[in-house]
Amino acid sequence: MPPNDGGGGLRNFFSAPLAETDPPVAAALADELNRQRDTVPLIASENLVSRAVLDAQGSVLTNKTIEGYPGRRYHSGARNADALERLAIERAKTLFGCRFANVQPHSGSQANQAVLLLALKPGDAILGMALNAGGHLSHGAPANLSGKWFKAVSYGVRREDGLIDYDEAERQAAAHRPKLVIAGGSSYPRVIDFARLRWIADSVDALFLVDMAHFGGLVVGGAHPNPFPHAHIATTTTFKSLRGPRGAVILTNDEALAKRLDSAVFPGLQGSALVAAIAAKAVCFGEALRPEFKTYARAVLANARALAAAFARRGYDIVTGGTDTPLLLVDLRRHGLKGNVAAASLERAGLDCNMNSVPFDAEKPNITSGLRFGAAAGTTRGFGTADFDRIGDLAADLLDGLRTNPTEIATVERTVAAAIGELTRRCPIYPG
Ligand code: DSN
Repeated sequence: MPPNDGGGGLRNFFSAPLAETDPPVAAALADELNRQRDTVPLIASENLVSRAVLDAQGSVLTNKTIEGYPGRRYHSGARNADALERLAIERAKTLFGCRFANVQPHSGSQANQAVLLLALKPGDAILGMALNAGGHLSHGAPANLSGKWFKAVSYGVRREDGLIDYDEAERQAAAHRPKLVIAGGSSYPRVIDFARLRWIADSVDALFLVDMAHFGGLVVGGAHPNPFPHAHIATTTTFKSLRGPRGAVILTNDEALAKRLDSAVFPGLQGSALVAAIAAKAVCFGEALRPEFKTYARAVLANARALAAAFARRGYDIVTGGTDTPLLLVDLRRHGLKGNVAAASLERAGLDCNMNSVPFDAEKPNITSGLRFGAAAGTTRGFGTADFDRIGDLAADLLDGLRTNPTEIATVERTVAAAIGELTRRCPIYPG
């Protein structure tokens, strides 16, 4: 028998459970499991993955170093890594109906950075949706690399209806002649006119990137328009509505772009791919290829709309008046509430969401006048439209309480927490 001591005298290095070897870490994991079990998950950038995805992600594949692409690796022992990456690529292409996929990006931001690296030189212009209008940090926000190293110009939304101001995008493109036009974002709840933005990109010979991080799962489930054939390149994270591990994919139909994208990801931006994450992406894509995923995707959309309707019924403003995606944005300005205070109260009652700037928000990003909600994780948990209607009512009870009687909010939070407990116990997660 080998010593089984990790080469340094540690007892049962290959077999001792975490609870024995590192109790503080094990305690935090156990507490996190309980927290997730007892919470209604409404953070738009989260979901609950299957046991199968967890198994792939938490596997011995974490030991493997690979650089390069299947069949062209720089390290030996890549037999299973190659098979898994090929499988993930094939499944991603089938899911999104496109010809090429890179499944190595560690995150959505790195997927977008790979596109920047491919398309631009430092100082070149990019045109994306402004962060405070619903865009994403990696689309040219001043604090992000994309805004610091490139000349980032932006388009926003219209004051009257919160919808993308395509005329402004066209004017900005004509004035700055960007090399890359980006669609998508973190808190824009409506279908984007991909054809119009592609036309704008074509008018200045720019590449057109669609970042579908939030609605990618709805695209593969047939509940949202596909950015192809309009996009030259599309990126999506894998952990939001797509319901997989942390990470992202890059997709295209253009062979020449695909080759340059591969080089931009490795060696341009990343070193070794995360093989365990690629295996978990393959599992997630396999799940998304099943017919049941279409049912889930339709339910995500119906649930997001039910939640928006519940807030509206209770007198709260929904940016754009509704949603075509898994997310919705509640504008608290008319009620004089702050997003940070409201999110903290919801969390104490067992509702997880995030404070979020609303378009034309006068508050700082760490205060905000809005709350962003997502329906994907709650749908995975098993909640239907009646549950989301109830969840909206419970959240509105808290907002009403903060508005009318903030000193007594703890009483409302206890009442709402009891109702949340009934919901979460009815739809349990991760048994055992
Ligand atoms: N972009 C962040 C969000 O939407 O919450 C993280 O994915």
